[in-house]
Amino acid sequence: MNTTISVSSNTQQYLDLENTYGAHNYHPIPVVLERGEGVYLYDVDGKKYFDFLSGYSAVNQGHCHPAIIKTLQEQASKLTLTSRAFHNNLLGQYEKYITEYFGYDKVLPMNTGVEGGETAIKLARRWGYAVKGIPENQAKILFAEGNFWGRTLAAISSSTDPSSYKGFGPYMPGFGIVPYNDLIALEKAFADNTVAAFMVEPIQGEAGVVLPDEGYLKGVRDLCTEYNVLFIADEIQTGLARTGKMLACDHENVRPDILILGKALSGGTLPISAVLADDIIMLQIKPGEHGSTYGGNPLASAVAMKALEVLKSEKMAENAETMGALLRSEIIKLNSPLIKLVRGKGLLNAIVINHSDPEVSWELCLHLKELGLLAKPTHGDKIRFAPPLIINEAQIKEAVSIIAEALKRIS
Ligand code: PXG
Repeated sequence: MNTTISVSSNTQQYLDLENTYGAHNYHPIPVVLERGEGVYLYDVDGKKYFDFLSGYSAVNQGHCHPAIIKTLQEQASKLTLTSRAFHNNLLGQYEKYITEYFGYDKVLPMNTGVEGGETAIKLARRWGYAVKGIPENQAKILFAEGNFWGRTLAAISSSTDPSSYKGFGPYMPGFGIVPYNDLIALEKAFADNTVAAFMVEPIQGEAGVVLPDEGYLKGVRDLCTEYNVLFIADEIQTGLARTGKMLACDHENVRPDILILGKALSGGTLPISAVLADDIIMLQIKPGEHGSTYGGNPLASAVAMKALEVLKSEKMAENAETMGALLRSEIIKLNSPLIKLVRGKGLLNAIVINHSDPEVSWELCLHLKELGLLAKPTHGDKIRFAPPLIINEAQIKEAVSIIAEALKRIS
């Protein structure tokens, strides 16, 4: 593969700045964006693109959603942060709103997704000691093979991907791995009564949109109940209407014991995450034992309520369901020998590239960029197609014609 991509000198100066002064911990597509509106992004040369990544599903509601931005601006000019040393007039209102929305007794507000994961694990360990009766310092948390929940030392300690964990040891003790989508292995692991929780993504996002068999989540729920193990669902990427239901767990009508949300909880405007659970779990953490400077700030509280409200009022889950089905069927119709597989649920989708050269996915994304669609490969041969949930039928068809043209350009 030898696609050479030329960028304008205007674009190049931004690339040079980042390259010179920023850490090299990412390898982005060479496009410099300066504006977003709905399903579209615009670069510094004014070129327009379909956004088929949606900030890794943080921008489910579309870029700069007018109602979310209005709330953000109004609240930002009034009060942004008090810390939790004091009360603010929006936190309680937000806590009521989100707990009623998802049907849990309590919420613990944090900022990034990975902090949500850390919080869930602390809650599970504490519940393990205080409620389940696990001997001190022996609680185990199990994770699914192929999981991704962020970049902290705890998150990489549960990772099975060397590019996440290699060279960053020593690792967090008390973690175990079970194969994903394998209820027999899970039941075997649950025989150990020091297991406090199993944390799992209902669909593995970063692993390349890996869907479990139907019935897996129901099976996880039943085993967790039978063995008195907490079911922690990491819905940071799959939640908030992305897969065609408000939560991916809703596809199998299961209710996790601890639910972690992030990303689209702010519609892409701020880092806002939330951990939801009932009192028997949540009230095990006492004042002074957990928190964060920004968690539950009034700006985040106002924005999260609005971000959740528009998901429902604009029927984004329903749209994700129908547009996702259309997207997959239109891509399958292309019948491209370069596409091994199209998979996904709602608007969380990926294609798997059928080519011996692993660089082909990258090349394809460069062609897509040239043609006006932004996507990024993950794990070499997979490309995620996850546009904002407000995309319409005509836009899906136009995007698929871009994908068709890009596929033709790979020789
Ligand atoms: N859980 C899941 C399922 C995720 O996809 C996180 C937790 C962590 O969220 P934060 O907000 O801490 O990044 C994610 C993150 C990246 C990257 O560049 C992150 C994600 C997907 C792709 C790339 O770090 N998802």
